[in-house]
Amino acid sequence: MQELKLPKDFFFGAAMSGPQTEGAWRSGGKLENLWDTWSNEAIDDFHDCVGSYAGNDFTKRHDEDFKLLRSMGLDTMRTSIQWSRFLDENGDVNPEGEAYYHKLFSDAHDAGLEVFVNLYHFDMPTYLFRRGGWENREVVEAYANYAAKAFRAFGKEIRCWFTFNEPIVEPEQRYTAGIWYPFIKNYNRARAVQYNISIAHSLAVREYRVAKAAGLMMDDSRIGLINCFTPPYTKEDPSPADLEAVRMTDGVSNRWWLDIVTKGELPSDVVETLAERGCELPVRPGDDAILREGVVDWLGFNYYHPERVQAPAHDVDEAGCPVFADPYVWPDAVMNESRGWEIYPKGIYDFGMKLAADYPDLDWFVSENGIGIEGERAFKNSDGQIQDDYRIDFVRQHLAWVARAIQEGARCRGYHYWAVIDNWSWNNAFKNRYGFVEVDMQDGYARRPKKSASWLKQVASSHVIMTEEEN
Ligand code: BGP
Repeated sequence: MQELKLPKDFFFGAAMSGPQTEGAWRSGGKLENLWDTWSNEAIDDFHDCVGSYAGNDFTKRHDEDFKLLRSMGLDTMRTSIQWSRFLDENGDVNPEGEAYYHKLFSDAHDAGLEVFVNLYHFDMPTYLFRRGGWENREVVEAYANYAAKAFRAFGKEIRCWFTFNEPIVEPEQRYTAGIWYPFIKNYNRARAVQYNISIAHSLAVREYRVAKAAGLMMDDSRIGLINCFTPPYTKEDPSPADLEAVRMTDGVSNRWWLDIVTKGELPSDVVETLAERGCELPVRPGDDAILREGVVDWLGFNYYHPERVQAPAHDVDEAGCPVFADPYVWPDAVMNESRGWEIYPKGIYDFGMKLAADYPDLDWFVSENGIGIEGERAFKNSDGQIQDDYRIDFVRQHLAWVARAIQEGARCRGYHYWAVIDNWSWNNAFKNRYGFVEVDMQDGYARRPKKSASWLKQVASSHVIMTEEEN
C-alpha cells in the first residue's frame, strides 16, 4: 500500500444543482423550466416516470442534508440558483425566489458549509426557450441581466461564483445527439448555441467585475466556469486523420472553453476549420471585445470519463453538417455499465498535467467526479446499509491521481463529489445512484448513509489516501 497526501488547505465538498435537488417546482412563484416542460409533455421519457417535480426533496430537508455533509467531513458545497425561481417573466427579481436562496445560503453557512454558487445548470426557463433559447441573442442579454441581479442580491453572501456548469452539454444533448428536449440533431445549430453561451458567459463575467468594482461583492470573491472536460485519446498507432479527429474534438469540447477563460478568445484553428466546413458562427460586431471579458479567476473541472475518438467514416452527416470524429472503442476500456461511461482514473491526471503545461497560471478544482450505479439496493447488508465498495474504489483511484498531479505541479485546490446525496439525474431520474448517502424513494426520500460515507469522512478529515502502488 502507498500513502498519498493531499495539501492541508485542499477542500472537500458536495456538488449539486438546483433543478436536481430542490423540487418545490410550483411553489414560491417558480416558473417552468425545460425540465418541467418536458416532464409535463412526455413523462414516459423519464425513468420510472419520475419527472423534475420532486428533486430529492432538498427544499424540505436541506438542514438535515447540511448536517450529513458536515458529518462526512465536508467543508464546501456547490449548488445552482434556478433562473426560473429567482426572476419573473419580466426579468425582475421574484421576491419569494430571492428569499428562498437567502435562507438556503444562510442555513448552509450556519451549518458550517461554504456555498459555491453556479448560475446555470441546463435549466433554461421555458418562456425564454419559446423565444429561441440560446439561439436568440435576446436570451443571451436576458441571462446577463439575470447574472447581474444575482450578484447584487447575493454578492455579500457568496464568495465563489460560476457562470455555467458544463456549457458544452446543452449543445451536445439538446442540439446534436438530440436526446434531450427539444431533440434537435444539427451540429451547426449546436455550435451556434455554444457560441452564444460563450457570449453569455463573458457578459456575466463583465457584470461580475462591474458589481465588484462597485463594492457589491465580497472582497475575496472570485468567478469561474465549470466544464466537463474530456481528455481526448485515440488509437495507439494513429493515422494523421485520427490525430485530426483528436484536434477538433479537443478543440470544440475543451480548448474552446480554456481559451475563453484564460485568453478571452476562441481557438482560431477551431473557428477556421468550422468555417471551412460550412459551420459559420453567429458572430456580431463587438463580440471580440465581449469575449475578452470572459477571462476568469479559476476553473471547475468535472471529470467522469475520457473521450476516445478516431477518424470519421463519413465527412458529413444526414443533416449535411460536418463530422469531425467517430467514437473509438478502446479494447481495454473498463466500463460503468449502468451509465455507459468508461472508468479511467488516470484521465484526471493527464488533463491536470495538460492544464499545468498549457495554462500554467490557472487554478482549478475537481468540481464533479462520481459513479452512478443502477440497482444499488441489491448491495444492502442485513442492517439495510448499501455496501458500495465500488464507489470507495472509484473515488480512491481518482483522488490518488489528483494527489500525484498536485505533487507534479498541477494547481488543483479541491475536490467536489457528485452527488454526495442521491439526486435526480435528468431523464434517468433515480435510475443510477451516485450518493454516499442513499435516498430511499420507498420511504419518503429518507436519507441513509452508505458504507462509503464513513470512508469519505476519514479521507476528508485526514487528507490521506491509501492506495495500491500502481492504479
Ligand atoms: C454532469 C452534470 C450533473 C450530473 C452528472 C451525472 O454532467 O453536471 O448534473 O447529472 O453529470 O450525470 P447523469 O446524472 O446524467 O448520470
